[in-house]
Amino acid sequence: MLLENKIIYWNDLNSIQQKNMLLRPNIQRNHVKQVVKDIISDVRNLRDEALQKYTNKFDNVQLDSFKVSQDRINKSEFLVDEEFKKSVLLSFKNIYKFHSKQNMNMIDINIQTGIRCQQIVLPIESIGLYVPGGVSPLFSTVLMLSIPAVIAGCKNIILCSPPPIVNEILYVAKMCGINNIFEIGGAQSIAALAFGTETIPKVNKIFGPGNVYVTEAKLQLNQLLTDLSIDMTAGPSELVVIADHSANPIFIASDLLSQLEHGYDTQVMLLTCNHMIAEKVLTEMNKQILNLSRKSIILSALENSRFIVTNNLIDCIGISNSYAPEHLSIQTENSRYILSKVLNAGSIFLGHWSPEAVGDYISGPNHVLPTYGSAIVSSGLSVLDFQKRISVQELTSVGLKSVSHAVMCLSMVEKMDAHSNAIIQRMNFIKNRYED
Ligand code: HSO
Ligand code: ZN
Repeated sequence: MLLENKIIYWNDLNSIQQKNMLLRPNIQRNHVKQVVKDIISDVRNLRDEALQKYTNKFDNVQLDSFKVSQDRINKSEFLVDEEFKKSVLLSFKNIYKFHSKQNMNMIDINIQTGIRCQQIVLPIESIGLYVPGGVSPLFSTVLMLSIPAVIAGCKNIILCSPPPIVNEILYVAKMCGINNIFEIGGAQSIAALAFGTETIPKVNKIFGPGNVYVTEAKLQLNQLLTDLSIDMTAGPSELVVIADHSANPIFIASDLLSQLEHGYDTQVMLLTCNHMIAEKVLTEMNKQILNLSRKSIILSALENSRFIVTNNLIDCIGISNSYAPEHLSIQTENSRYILSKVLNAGSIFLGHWSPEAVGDYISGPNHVLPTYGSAIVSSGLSVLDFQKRISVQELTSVGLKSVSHAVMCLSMVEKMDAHSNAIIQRMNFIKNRYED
């Protein structure tokens, strides 16, 4: 048994122990701070030359050009599997359908007679999308970043991913209408997007997950430049499953394992009021893990994971709310009732037939979600993140007159008589015209 003695009885713990149970794995970024700072200043000063240097050093390649040629992008269509194309099309349609409904935040109202107020929504024109490389080419992240960007109306969309970019990523990017693709990764690519180089255009917002170097670069550049922002700092993936007697331990085990394979620092948690379920889930995990290819990652991530038995379901919800998971799966009899009690979570999967893996690829909502407890205050990626809202106000002379006394009174209390003056000048103008 790989997972014996993993079960924790919540009510046997004191409050400090309970708190400790909900701690995230420590992410050490301190050691990368200086490295990233140096990369940023190099890219700022030496631009493409620095990119060549770091690509050589970290990716072990010397590229003639960072830009992926249109020809190579076009050819990707013939180099990917037909079954893959069909499946991706289904993902695309569902993700598009869900996100296209997020695009409705225009306001245009008459606040009072003669005062019209609007909120107009404009896209952030130039954005950068970062897609991690490595053993798992995350083409699904290309969909999750590109579709809301396109719906938002972003004009210049630049995609960066470490070399070599696989055909699946090129194919999906093209499908989303993205042809500005650069084969460059790591902190150096984030710096290139932030400043612009001879070959890589400058952008104003950078999106997408990445390793500690990428995340640190996003944070430092966000602080350094006022015309740059970032989506969020994506931490290790998380899944909490709340289960009662009605749950199927085979399903739960498979869900927990599916999330655990993401990385060594992934954290999963089973919260159940039924200790038989907890035991069966562990037995099942022991069985299912034998057939999985990423066993060593899963086993290491299991160290951070928790299997908690409570006295009742309400306690499970309380624990989940204070943990604020990235993904919450509710596998109980009346999952809609539990949903009504949820306060914090990035994305929720209801019932026995909604595996988290389906949300990663195909159901429709975004899979770029707040981690590390930030679901207490943040939301998953949406079309709104690719836009800015601008307010507009237009008054007629009648409208201005009707609020003039109030504005003058308020500005005088703030001792801002130049503000009052802007009203008085206009009121005098109206009076003089009337008297003429
Ligand atoms: N579960 C990940 C997304 C993902 N899974 C991509 C597979 N591919 C974070 O939400
Ligand atoms: Zn996943």
